[in-house]
Parts: sequence; C-alpha cells; structure tokens
Amino acid sequence: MSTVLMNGEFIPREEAKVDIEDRGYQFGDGIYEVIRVYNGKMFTGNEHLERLQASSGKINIQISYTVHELLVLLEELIRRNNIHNGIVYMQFTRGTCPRNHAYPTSEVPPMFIAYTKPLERPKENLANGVSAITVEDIRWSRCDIKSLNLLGNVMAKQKAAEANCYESIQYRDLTVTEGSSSNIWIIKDQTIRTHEANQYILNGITRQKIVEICQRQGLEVKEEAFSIEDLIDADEVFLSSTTSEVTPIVSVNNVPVASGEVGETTKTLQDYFKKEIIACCGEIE
Ligand code: DCS
Repeated sequence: MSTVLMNGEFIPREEAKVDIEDRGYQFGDGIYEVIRVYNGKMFTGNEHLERLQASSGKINIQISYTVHELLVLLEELIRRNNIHNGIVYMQFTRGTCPRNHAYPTSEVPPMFIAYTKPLERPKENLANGVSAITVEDIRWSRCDIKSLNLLGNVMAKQKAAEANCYESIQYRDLTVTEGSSSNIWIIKDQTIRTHEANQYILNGITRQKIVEICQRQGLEVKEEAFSIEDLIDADEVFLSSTTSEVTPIVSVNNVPVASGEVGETTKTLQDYFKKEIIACCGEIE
C-alpha cells in the first residue's frame, strides 16, 4: 500500500479524498510540479520547488512551507514508498469553498497533496528517438505558470497519441512554442535553439539545465523562437522534460528529421545530462 502526503500528513493512498468543491477539482485552480527520482534521490529538487513557489506567487496561492520544508517532506515520502527510480508529483490548489469564480475573500487553506510513482529511464526512446507531429498552440498566454489547467496540453497530446506519435510540437502564428509536456529544441549548423523563456512556454528545469550545460561546454545555444520552417529544416530536433530528459525527435509529421538518425550533438547533450544526474544521484543505467 502506498503512502501519500496530504496537507503535511502521511496517510494511506486509499484515505486521500478530495472535496467536490475543491477549487483544483472545479476550476483547475492550482499549480503542480513533477520531480525526478534516481537512486532514491531527487534530481534538481530545489529548482522545481523554487518554480512551484514562483507559480504560486503568480496566482496568489499561499504556500505555508519553505522549499527546505517541502524537500524534507518529499524525501520522507520517497523513503516510505521505497522509490528507487521514479517521480514525485505534487500539487497545491486554492482549497475548498463554495463555488464562485473569484478567489475566496476569507482565509481558505490551500490543499496540498504529493505522491510517488516508480518510473525507469526511457532508455529505448533515448537511444532511438521518437516521432512528433505539429499542432496549433490553442492554450492561454500564461504558459509560464505550471497550472493544473492542462486542457490545451491534454488535447495536443491526444492528437499525438491518435497519430501514433510521442509528442505534439505546438506552434503559434508559425512560431514553435513547446511540446504538450516538454520543451522543443532544434540544432542547425551546430547552433542549438529553443524558445525564449516568456509567457508562451513553461521554462523547463531540464531546459535550464541544458542551457547551463551548453554555456559551460562552449556549445552555441540561443534562447530564441524559431519557425515551423526552421523545425522542418533542422539538422537535429529533440525534446526535454523531467521524465524524458533529452529525447531525440527523429520524425516530424511523418517526415524524417535530416537523415532520420539520432544526431551527434543530441547524443553529446544526452551524455552531459547523464553526467549531471550521476553527479547528483549516483550511477545510473
Ligand atoms: N513544457 C510543458 C508544457 C511541460 O508540461 C513540461 C513538463 C515541460 C515543458 C518541461 O519542463 P521540465 O523540464 O521542468 O519537466 N511537464 C511535466 C509533466 O507534466 N509531467 O512530467 C513533466
């Protein structure tokens, strides 16, 4: 039986219940994070929890825990559930009160839950790459908030699933923004590019790590939007996320990216990224 964290208490999964007037349930009024666990240790936990705090600040949800307090609670949750490789998911909603669109005026405590899930590294996708399709980005213009409102993302991912693809690459006015649950990158003539961190994308923690790696290793990286045409014309394409790390994209809309093989620069970035994980969490396969 697994344990979940609910408002600071460890309780059995079966006992965790949400009220029908919880604002997360009714409005998607809340925020979330997903942190990777390798060898029982969280990878970039601080960065994720700082982004959680930032998201909460943007929509005025008061989180009564510090980053350190959250880290301690999540470590204990991982320990209790004996997670070796996996994820920890957490969300804060604005809490439970009579249904009304506007924020409650009286003190309503946010609802906090966290749980774990075992998950191995996606080794086959990392080695062979995945397919993607392009879809119009129909989401709102505050994609920088890691909000529970994921309907646009869910609809985009469903289109990918129906096309037997792993991811949907979203575009706004012919500019590529991001994947349905990942950031999108292209490489052309050795230059690595991804959309700038503004309100049209989520500034991925994996994305930030990759930018840092590129700068440290002297690889040319530009945080600058690119077009669908640039995407089609790229030498290499890849996606990044907490669960997918650096996953090559070898076909877009059923057309191979360049030769259709996993690119050399992508492989180099995968190696550097793996080294980061090992430095933090110990040896991984
Ligand atoms: N963009 C979107 C829309 C995402 O949902 C995610 C991650 C990313 C980018 C990449 O961000 P990270 O590098 O910080 O993971 N989505 C999480 C999710 O919903 N499941 O796993 C990761």
